[in-house]
Amino acid sequence: MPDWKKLIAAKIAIAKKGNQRSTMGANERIPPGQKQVTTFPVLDLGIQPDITKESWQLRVFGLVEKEIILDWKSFEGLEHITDVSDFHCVTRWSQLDMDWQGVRAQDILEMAGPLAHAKFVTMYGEDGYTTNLPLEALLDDDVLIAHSVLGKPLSKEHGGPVRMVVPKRYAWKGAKWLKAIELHAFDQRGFWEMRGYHNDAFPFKEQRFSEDDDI
Ligand SMILES: Nc1nc2c(c(=O)[nH]1)N[C@H]1C(S)=C(S)[C@@H](COP(=O)(O)O)O[C@H]1N2
Ligand SMILES: [Mo]
Repeated sequence: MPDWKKLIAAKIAIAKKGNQRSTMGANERIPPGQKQVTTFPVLDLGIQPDITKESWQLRVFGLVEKEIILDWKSFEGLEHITDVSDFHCVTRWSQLDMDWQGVRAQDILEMAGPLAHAKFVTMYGEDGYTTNLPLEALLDDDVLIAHSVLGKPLSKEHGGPVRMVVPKRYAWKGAKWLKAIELHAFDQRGFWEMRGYHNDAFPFKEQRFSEDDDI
């Protein structure tokens, strides 16, 4: 069961953060080239795998001290938080104030113990999808391994039972139907990154395609 005391404390912290955010106009929160939506569109590769809580597992492997495999029960036992963030898809829609609930990616990575030379990660979805990031990007407080949003458990089309969210990057950096995280010494491009999407994917820098790569 979630630790309710912590859950409530986290919610209060978010409410406060929300107040701070409200001083910022919605326009300033919409990155260049994006339009605000309130519909939460679905984007996938045409496959929406059927995964139940009972069958779901998350493996953290590669350059770690101890490979771990979490099942739903052990995932539920971890500290759960809510983080409200904005969701920016490279196909030019943004949805504001998404109240993701889940476990911080940093907590799960810590359980596996990244080795000193682990610098990059690949995140795997059950549908064969992959996406890559520097390990450091996953250690931010707002990066969640999420099971709920908009007050409900994640639906199948949005990656349920469990997906990643990386609010500072375009939404393709968050794998739906998350099944594994692999740590590497060197960067390995994921599904879209191999097909011309930008490796870094910062919405406010409008890093959509790799011709805009800094390298
Ligand atoms: N496993 C998996 N994760 C994925 C994708 C996918 O096709 N498969 N699409 C990505 C893209 S391009 C986006 S914009 C977001 C969309 O999330 P949504 O369908 O919940 O809006 O999921 C990302 N994560
Ligand atoms: Mo996307």
